[in-house]
Amino acid sequence: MKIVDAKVVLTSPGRNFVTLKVETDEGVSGLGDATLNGRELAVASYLRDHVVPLLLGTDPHRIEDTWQSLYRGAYWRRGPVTMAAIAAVDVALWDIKAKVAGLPLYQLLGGASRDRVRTYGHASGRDVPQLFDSIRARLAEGYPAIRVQTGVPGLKRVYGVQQDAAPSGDGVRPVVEDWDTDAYLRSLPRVFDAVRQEFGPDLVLLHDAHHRLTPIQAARLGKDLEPYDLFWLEDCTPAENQDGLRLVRRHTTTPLAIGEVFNTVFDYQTLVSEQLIDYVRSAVTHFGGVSPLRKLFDFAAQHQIKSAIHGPEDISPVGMAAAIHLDLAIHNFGIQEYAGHTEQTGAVFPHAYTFTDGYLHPGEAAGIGVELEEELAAAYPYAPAYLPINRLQDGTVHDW
Ligand code: CS2
Ligand code: MG
Repeated sequence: MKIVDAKVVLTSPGRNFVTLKVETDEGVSGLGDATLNGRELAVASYLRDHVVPLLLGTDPHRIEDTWQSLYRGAYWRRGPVTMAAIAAVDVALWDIKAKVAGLPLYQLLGGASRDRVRTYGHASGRDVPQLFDSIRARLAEGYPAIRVQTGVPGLKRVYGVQQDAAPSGDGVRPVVEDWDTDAYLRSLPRVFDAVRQEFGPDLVLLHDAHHRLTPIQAARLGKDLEPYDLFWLEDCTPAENQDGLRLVRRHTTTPLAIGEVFNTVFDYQTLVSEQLIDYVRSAVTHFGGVSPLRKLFDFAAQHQIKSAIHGPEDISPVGMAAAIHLDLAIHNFGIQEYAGHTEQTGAVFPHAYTFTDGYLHPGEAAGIGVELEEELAAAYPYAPAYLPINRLQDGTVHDW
């Protein structure tokens, strides 16, 4: 079997997605997600201009050899653009291999270790009443676990909180959000106290600090949230400084989740080997694909750390499907983030995976179980869109 064509499809059914479609001389094709939110064209060019020419004529069954050739052959290693491009190739080749085998991908990863995949959904509110309504909506959809994000007194626009008014600006340049760490640290424990009063002690709750705290601030927040028994506090501090998590770990028993912006195992070296975190968050799409992510989960398992694959709306159904196959197969599964997608996205990417009463299943279709409706995809042209940036009250740029 040989690869005879590979194309990069940009589409924007509600938001931008980058998809790689690999075609073989036996008529079997495979899909991979290469979406990097805010930098999509960089990955599209990396694939079109540098990777696709190297794939033509190669054997799609040689997944590991192709992966190693793309990783080592580039000389310039790691990074979100490189690893998203390699991820798309890796997943497309696993899709082809599983289709040829006539099996759903999870069967090639060791078969099912569970019957279904537990998820968590997103609830948010500018204030507590609005937050409660959002939590109730996620509970009505069956989510067994809920991430809580809220506004911060005195701030206009905060990560993870839907706003009524459209953001100001030209709709292309990054929206500017404002931030005040002290106001956030003062208000968040009060929010979780109100949530526990309203919804009781058993509801599984998570929170994403989104990289905004120093290690000692993260330690303080982790300790202040202990009475509210969170499933995890996510991205409590920018974790390029892996050593910083030692300080956080010394002060709090609140479980920690980190890694959605990490793209190789080396980003986790200290965090995992010293058990400084409890969940690894990388997505198939950003971590180089199924092949390296399953290796990361095996490394994490040696240190009693579990998976928690990143699953916001900017991971396409292709990347989500690959994640769910891994979720079903690995032993040290923790939880799967599932923000869901728009109806238009589901129409562009018809898929076999199902979401029922808060749990996902990849389905039994051969391959990863996702198709790409190319004509419909073309009806949603790519439109430049940036992630917001964050500024402190004095105008200093801060982590978003
Ligand atoms: C967030 C993401 O889902 C999460 O945990 O951190 O929504 C993140 O903000 C986006 O994926 C960035 O593109
Ligand atoms: Mg996050």
